[in-house]
Amino acid sequence: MNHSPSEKQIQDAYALAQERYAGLGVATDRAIAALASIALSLHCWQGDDVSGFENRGEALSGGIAATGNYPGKARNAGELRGDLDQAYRLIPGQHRLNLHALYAETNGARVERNALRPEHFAAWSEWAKANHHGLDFNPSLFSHPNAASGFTLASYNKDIRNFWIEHCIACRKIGEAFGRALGTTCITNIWIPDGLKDTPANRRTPRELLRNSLDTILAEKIDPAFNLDAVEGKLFGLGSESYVVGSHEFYLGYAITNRVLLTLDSGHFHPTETIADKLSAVLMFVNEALLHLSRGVRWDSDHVVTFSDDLQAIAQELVRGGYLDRVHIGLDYFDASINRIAAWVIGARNALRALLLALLEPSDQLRLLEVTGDYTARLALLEELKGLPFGAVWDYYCLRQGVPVGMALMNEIKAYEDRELAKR
Ligand code: RNT
Ligand code: ZN
Repeated sequence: MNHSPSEKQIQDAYALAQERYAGLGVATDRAIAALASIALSLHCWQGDDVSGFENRGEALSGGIAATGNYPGKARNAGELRGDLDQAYRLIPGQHRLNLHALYAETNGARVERNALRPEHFAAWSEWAKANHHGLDFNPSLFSHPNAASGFTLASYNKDIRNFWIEHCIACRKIGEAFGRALGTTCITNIWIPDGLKDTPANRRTPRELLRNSLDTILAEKIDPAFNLDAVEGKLFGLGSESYVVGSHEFYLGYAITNRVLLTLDSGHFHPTETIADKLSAVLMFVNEALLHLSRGVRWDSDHVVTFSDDLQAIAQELVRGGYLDRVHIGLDYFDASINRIAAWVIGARNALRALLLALLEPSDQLRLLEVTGDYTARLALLEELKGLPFGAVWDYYCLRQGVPVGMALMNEIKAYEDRELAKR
């Protein structure tokens, strides 16, 4: 058993931390209140290795891969919702769910993706409503015979293109229905796998086809109070190492021109490239953005989010730039080699911890040092901040939110594993 500190220990440590931060002009209770108002969008697909419930025997495709065979993966929507309930119980705050179209519930009927309708997600919507989760949505343009060529919206084949256009249109309407039912805007994010393993002879035409497909998908205006559209680019995938049609530049241009959201996935750039610096640049020209927090490791863009420098830099940019109301924060990774609920919870808690650390910065003081050109003191203060007792503030926040503090988290994960996952 992992022991968590006593309530008194947590409160005493918090009182000391509060004083310490107050000495720098930082109000810890304000940081905590700000953190509590941030909703992360948890990705449903961590719970079953991006399998979905279509049961057509399709392997995961599209240049993404979930490796590992940790027992207990969710086999149906009921199990997945149960696992999500457990994950949310361990994450402080109130959070959203990011759903993929391949998680439709069709009662055993074979419903093609271009024929999906809100009723196929009724159980998700009811569950979200009952548990106060907003919903976000994604068309699924992979793991399907019509994606077998590696091309979807940018396919040279008109029938294939049309099938996926219809799918994306259907998904926007489902997003709209979610927004209407739940009273919170759904972000529907389009990501496609289209690309080539080896050097293309023609990079231009697929991009033109993709632009035309997107134009058709987005032609119908939907009330932005219910649904907002986002587009997600990528540098390369497995089997699309030499060319990805929907690259970052492609979608940055598309998002600006067409006033849709730009999605930045932190695993979708060159290994040494971080998205932190991109935020203040792209947000000059796009109104809102969606983040897919992830962690790239060598060829994989989807490892569990850790408390890395990269993550901290992203959180700092969101807070320092005042972007929290314009940037929607989602998670996107899939690890099948560890307890899947722990993967959700560890990544989500890390994202929140990074945001808390950023919210605890003495931002006025840092800015003043910068404008006055005192870069020495700026460096000294930034380094000093890394050693301040922010962990005590985090523990106190967890206590107040009624979620486990520290490694006690693992007691709950283990108990759920024994009680529930072991039976699968
Ligand atoms: C893939 C993209 C995309 C997917 C999900 C499943 O590289 O990051 O967001 O991970 O749609
Ligand atoms: Zn992503």
